[in-house]
Amino acid sequence: MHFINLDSGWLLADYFEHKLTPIDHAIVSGIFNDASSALSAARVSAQIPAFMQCLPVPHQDTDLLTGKLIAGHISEAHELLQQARLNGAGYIYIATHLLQPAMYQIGQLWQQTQISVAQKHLATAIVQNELAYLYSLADFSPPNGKRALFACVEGNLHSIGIRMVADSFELAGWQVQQLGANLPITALLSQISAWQPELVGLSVSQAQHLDTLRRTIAAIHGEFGEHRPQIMIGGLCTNALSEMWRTLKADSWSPSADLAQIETI
Ligand code: B12
Repeated sequence: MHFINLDSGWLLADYFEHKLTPIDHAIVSGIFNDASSALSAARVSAQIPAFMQCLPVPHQDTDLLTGKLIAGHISEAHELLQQARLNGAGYIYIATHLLQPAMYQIGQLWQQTQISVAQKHLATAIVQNELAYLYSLADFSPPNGKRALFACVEGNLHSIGIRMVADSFELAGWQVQQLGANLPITALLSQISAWQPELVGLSVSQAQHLDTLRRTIAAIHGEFGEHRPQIMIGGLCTNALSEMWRTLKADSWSPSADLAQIETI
């Protein structure tokens, strides 16, 4: 698997793939990704990085939405999403094909210092409000009697993606608890013990979170043994490492909320 776009960069990535353990390789690859993005930022703005290629295809109005989010044009962003709804798009489609790619664009613009930290936070807040609004209008399937618990691993503050994944399970009839960002391992174990979910979904965004993810999964195995819940992982950095879940001893992985629940049935 190649992680960087520089002309001869893949040679370096291959070299490390064979020299390092999978987790160390993932961390090094994350650093390569950062370096690659930073180097190409000056000459590339609209190019889609390799790690985004397994993700939902952006809706045609994504650029427009990104502009409205950055500018803080709340009602115009809302109107654009409303229009998508009126055209038949549901919660998960809007979340993954409009809001998610808009947030990815915002991440790139922030990294290229084309927008401020304040604009990134403003966009995040608007997206969270819109998700709550869209959720309130969503159609729920009848209960299927199964429970799923979701959280970001300790240290990961990126909570929008896991919220979308949790919502996709809830809309499909699962009973869901979504514990958001930065959940300590001990708190996760206690909640699994108290609530006994069939499935636990864990989210990581940066390669730096992978070691915590590995420790979290090991703790679940250690605490619950063969009575443990199924473990599903996902999040931005796992999308460059599609086989990582096997190495980490998870049971499954999915690149996005529109696929996660379908793949779990
Ligand atoms: C908003 C944002 C923040 C906010 C988050 C607020 C919040 N409440 O979530 C704040 C300001 C806290 C933040 C902080 C930081 N951020 Co930030 N952030 C972002 C940004 C712009 C959007 C994140 C987002 O919401 N994406 C949209 C969601 C929907 O996408 P997603 O998370 O990938 O989720 C989907 C899939 O991955 C999958 N999925 C996710 N989880 C799971 C779990 C399971 C079980 C499954 C099956 C699937 C799944 O399904 C989801 C829905 O389809 C991203 C850019 C980006 N590309 O994402 C940067 C980004 C992730 N951040 C970045 C960085 C560097 C940071 C900071 C280090 C910045 C700093 N110096 O402080 C800190 C680190 C904080 C930490 N310890 O985690 C970098 C990471 C670069 C890298 N290669 O590691 C990014 C990529 C920005 C960039 N350069 O483009 N950030």
